[in-house]
Amino acid sequence: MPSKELFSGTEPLQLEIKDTLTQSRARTLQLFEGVSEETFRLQANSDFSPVGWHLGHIGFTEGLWLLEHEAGYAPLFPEYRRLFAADGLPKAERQNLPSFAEICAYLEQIRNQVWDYLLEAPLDTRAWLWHWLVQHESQHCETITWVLQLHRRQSQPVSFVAKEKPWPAALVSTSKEKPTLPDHQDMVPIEGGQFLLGNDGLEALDNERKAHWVQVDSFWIDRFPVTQGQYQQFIEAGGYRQSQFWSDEGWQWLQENPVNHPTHWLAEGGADHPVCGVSWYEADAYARFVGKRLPTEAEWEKAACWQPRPQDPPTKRIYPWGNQTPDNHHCNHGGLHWGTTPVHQYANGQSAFGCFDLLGNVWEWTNTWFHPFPDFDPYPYKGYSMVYFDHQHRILKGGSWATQAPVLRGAFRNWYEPRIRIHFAGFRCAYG
Ligand code: AVJ
Ligand code: FE
Repeated sequence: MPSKELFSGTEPLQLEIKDTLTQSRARTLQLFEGVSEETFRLQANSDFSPVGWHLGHIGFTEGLWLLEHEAGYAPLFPEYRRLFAADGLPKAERQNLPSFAEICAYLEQIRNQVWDYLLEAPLDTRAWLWHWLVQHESQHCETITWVLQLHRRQSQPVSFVAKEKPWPAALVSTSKEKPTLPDHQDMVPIEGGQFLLGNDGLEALDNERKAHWVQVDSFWIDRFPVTQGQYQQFIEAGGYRQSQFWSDEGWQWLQENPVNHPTHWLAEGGADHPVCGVSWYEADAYARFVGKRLPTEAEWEKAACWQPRPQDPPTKRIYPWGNQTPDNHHCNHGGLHWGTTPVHQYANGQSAFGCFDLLGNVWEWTNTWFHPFPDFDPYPYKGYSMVYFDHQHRILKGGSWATQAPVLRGAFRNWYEPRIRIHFAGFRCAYG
């Protein structure tokens, strides 16, 4: 906590915001410990910017929305706009960066003005913007973590030897009918009915609003995310070489991107860890392989947040375990273990239906395209969510081991193109 004397005259909410922003920045800078100037500006993958760009963009975004748009201050370092604005330079041209020390100094100057503005900011009506900024920084921190992991992968490739076995003919389904569910053991049934999808809280991002009732028919959902051990059976059965498990688009993607295992893979002791670093196409193919399917967004959120009994009427919780802020007893998040954990490790994080690991560990692909909820109202800018309502992005839920607490909640919606596979994404399957 900052010293109270420094802020005599401020309201508690201002102190809380200051504290939250300060903690968030400390976590951000921690990610850069031991990162060389070379790695700082190197683009590891054409879909993602160098980590140094993300750091500058975090500061730029804070200055743009709080200082320029809200406070009406003149921009600090106008020459950084083109470099650090999301709609500035193409990703491939973001490698010509100031040094780490220069970007840190830039961030600090912005912060100093932010502290001035905080004393006069209209928090009664605009608190949501401060929530948005903290979540913006958190999300970029996760991307920074992906890119850093990718740099590490490139210097130490995953040692993965696929031991393909003869193709088990029994698994090839020629019938057009739904196959019978092979194994109910690790699935939980969820009774159909109305469910309140979305989130109207102060922290809700534009795409989470408005909360609205949807009908969700009865279905089954995996108690755990799909593990490496389970996924290995798909690999060993030649799943990556058998077109019958893939959607047409997925098979096409695979021909152009001939991969044969997830991006991240724990070679030793990883059987109970979730699959991490698969595209939507791979998740979808595995689900077909076991005679299941990916859950819809509403099914996933219902499994995570619905409290059917003994509550009457049923209630929606913010987190699978209730409304208590996430801590290290609930789930693997915030880089605590710097990697995945076994899917059964966090019994305290179970949902009312007994599902594990819905938050943290790995993001989970759903079958739903990113789309607006009723009465969608874009903020703070149209480009935040709206430009992605294009039927090219699938919704991911739940957060990963790298996701920070401010963006960890059942209603949070993430989205990526189905081909993206370098992030910490896994999945669980549904049936029915
Ligand atoms: C919601 C994680 C896909 O990082 O591209 C950050 C979040 N938007 N700055 C992204 C975001 C603007 C976004 N994702
Ligand atoms: Fe951003």
